[in-house]
Amino acid sequence: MQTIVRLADYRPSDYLIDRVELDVRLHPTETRVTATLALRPNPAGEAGAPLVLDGDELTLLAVALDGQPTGPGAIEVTPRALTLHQPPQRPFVLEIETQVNPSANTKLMGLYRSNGVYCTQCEADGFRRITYFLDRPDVMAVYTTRIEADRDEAPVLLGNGNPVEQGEAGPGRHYAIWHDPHPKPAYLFAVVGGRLGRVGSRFTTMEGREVEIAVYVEPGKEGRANFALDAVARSMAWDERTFGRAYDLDVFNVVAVSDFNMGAMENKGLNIFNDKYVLASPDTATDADYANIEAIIAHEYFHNWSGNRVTCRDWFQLCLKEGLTVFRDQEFSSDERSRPVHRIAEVRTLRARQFPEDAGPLAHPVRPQAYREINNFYTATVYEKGAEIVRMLRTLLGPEVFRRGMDRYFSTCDGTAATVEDFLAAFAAESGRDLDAFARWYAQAGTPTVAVAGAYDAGRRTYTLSFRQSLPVIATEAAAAAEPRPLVIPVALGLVAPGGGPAAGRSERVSDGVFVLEAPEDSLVFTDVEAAPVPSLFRGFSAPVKVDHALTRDERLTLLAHDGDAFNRWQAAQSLAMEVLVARATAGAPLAAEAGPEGDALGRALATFLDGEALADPAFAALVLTLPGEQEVAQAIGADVDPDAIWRARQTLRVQLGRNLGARLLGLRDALAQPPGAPFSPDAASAGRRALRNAALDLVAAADPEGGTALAVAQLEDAVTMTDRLAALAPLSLVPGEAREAALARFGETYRDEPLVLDKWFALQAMIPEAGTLERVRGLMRHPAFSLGNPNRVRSLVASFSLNNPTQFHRPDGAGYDLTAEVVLALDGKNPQVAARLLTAFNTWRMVEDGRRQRAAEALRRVAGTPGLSPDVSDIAGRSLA
Ligand code: 0A1
Ligand code: ZN
Repeated sequence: MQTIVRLADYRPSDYLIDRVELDVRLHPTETRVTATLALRPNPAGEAGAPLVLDGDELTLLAVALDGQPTGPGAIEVTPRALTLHQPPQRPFVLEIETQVNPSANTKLMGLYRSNGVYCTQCEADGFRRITYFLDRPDVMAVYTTRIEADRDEAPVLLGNGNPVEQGEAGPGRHYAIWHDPHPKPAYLFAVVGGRLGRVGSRFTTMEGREVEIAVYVEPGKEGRANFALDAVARSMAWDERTFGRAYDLDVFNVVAVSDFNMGAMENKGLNIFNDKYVLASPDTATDADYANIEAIIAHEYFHNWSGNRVTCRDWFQLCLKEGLTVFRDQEFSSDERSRPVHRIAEVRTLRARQFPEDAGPLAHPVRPQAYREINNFYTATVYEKGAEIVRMLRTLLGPEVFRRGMDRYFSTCDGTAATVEDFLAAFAAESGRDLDAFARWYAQAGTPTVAVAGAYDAGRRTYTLSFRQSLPVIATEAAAAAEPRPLVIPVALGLVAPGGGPAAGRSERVSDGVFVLEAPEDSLVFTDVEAAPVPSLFRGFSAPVKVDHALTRDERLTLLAHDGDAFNRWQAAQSLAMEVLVARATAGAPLAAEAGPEGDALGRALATFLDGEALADPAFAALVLTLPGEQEVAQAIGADVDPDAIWRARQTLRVQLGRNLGARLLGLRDALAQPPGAPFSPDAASAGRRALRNAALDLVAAADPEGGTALAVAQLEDAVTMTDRLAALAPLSLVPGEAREAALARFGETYRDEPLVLDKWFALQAMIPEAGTLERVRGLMRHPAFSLGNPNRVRSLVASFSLNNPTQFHRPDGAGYDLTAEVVLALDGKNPQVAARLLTAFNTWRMVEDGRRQRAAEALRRVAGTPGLSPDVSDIAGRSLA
């Protein structure tokens, strides 16, 4: 078991590295790396301390100190560390030659090969798999990299920074030299070498710099890279406009590879991407893919300032770059697309992924206090809740002060490795506010609940809102076991008059529509209120909390129809549906039963809503029609959950809404159909029309499987986009029988050479809520396109089953748990990071009813008790069981 690392134990490095010269001679199995490091003692470190360089699976070939081979006993070498016992107490140069085997690197950390392309992944601690180094983010150096390779094997050679030189390097070999003038930590280092196609363009920055932008992909796929290329230019322009941040090198390169552990990586000037988040054509990518590509391109580009120019002092500060950069990419997508629609999507992700994490055994603060394996902390909490904290800061300070705070942060911390305290200090200085209490958001895990009660006094014409915040007590390894203290919670709110429109009424404590709840309990009095209003609370989801507020059904219907805040209109529909779902799932009602009058009331409200405005904003309407997911319902129930009952409740309500709204939905489908021959556009408006047509199809097919199947089959035939094809296949996949099997077989055949499309096909089948799915998944694991070595394949097939098919993962006989555990163990020897992530499917195990809980615990214990586990899997297993 890996030792525990604690934030409280942080010490500066005893040595610093100012300059790094790397000579990387690429070879499939024997790549040689010569690193020349200009070192010096750190005045802030311990004088005379040994120099301990990190390593991982390295073969050392040679070491020299100031040009001389090191004497016997001067150094000690293991695959994990190179120690120089008595380093000079002045600047000195260490030259280290190592050898690595990229073809054998299945962990996809360090230097590896993906479909024959050499690439690297160094965050968080992969650089030590290339050479011995002070592999920590507060050691920042200027890098010059020489890359050499066979010209045939790797005609394209890319590094960080700007290209300096290239030429011949002996028979059949060539080289390129890259120089990055910006000091950076080792985790931002990258090299790429391979046969790659290129698309390129230029961007002139607001400072007048001419930047060559390029996207490199597998040869032949260049046409699918243009959307990503355009997204880079739009990101550059947006960051200049919105945050005054300009790009700072002469080239910006993006490379797509097919084997990648995460989404993408922000290496300085050389972003490396999972090809899923670069390649797009109408025929192979869905609207959701286009939106993700745009968001992730933006995310990695924005890291150039929030992450690279200002980096993290240590890995506890991960949210400093990730939360902030997610906030920035969310703002970008909101500006480029529809703000309310994007906000709803953000909150759905937060509730589906972060809330369960915060409520389970892996809960940790946005800035954890301890970790065993840092790769397990690239979580929804650090990323998504981290972004919510930045958004709350903007809400509290207002957009102008927030922007000034950002400017101050960037200018005071530029070129440094910073902390959350440095970030907050910039905003405290600009606003004159004390942000110490606000900072608790970074330290306390768990989702707060805010209970709200409203009371109208007709005699005084006042309306009083009382708030009480309650904070879960969370004692896990990653969180200090202290009693939680009250949080600073911005509550964006308004009053809606009973018949619609804003209600009159004022409160001095509400400014710019925001009330700040800081005390455990507080109340707010509005004066001059003419009639009992309906409060619209946490508009735009102004804080990542659960709201406990007993609105009546009629009040919710009022909000759905009349609230000025689009998010809360959607929220009203969601909570109406959630009420029905929770009631039915916990009553143990059978599938055939009607969902009852509440379902009909919801149907009527949705009918009115659709008649009034579905065509005006189809994307929003599609979201209003989409019921809360099974996992969200499980969270709302909280304990002794029966996933089958939830599925039945949801299915019954889909059937009922489909019946209530059937004719309307069919009408909308016709009204929104794309005229034949009209050109494809991935823009938000066109995607919104497709989304509503397909949401309609989903409900129609639920209510009428036969008619729905016919509609879906027809759509599958006629579809000209992957969005429509997949949306037709989805309802078909829910109806057992020949039509389904034929459609699936045909789709699989059509896209047999398109791995990213097959991923969608794997995922769809893995999510079928039927007992036969487990065998289907096992069968598909033998499909020629499937490989445990490719993270995208594992995620589409196995993780879709384990994380997105609650009824089958939680099969009462435990077979879903067993399959997951089996794959985790089979994968752990190859790729521990992906194995550990799959194991997080057990996050909800304590919430399910007793029989399932026992079986889940057995599977988890089996994993935990397996000898020779990676630190990654053993960490997740250990914390899940703790
Ligand atoms: N910094 C990247 C995420 C990332 C983290 C670790 C990785 O190693 C396997 C890869 C990527 C981001 O936020 O996009
Ligand atoms: Zn990031």
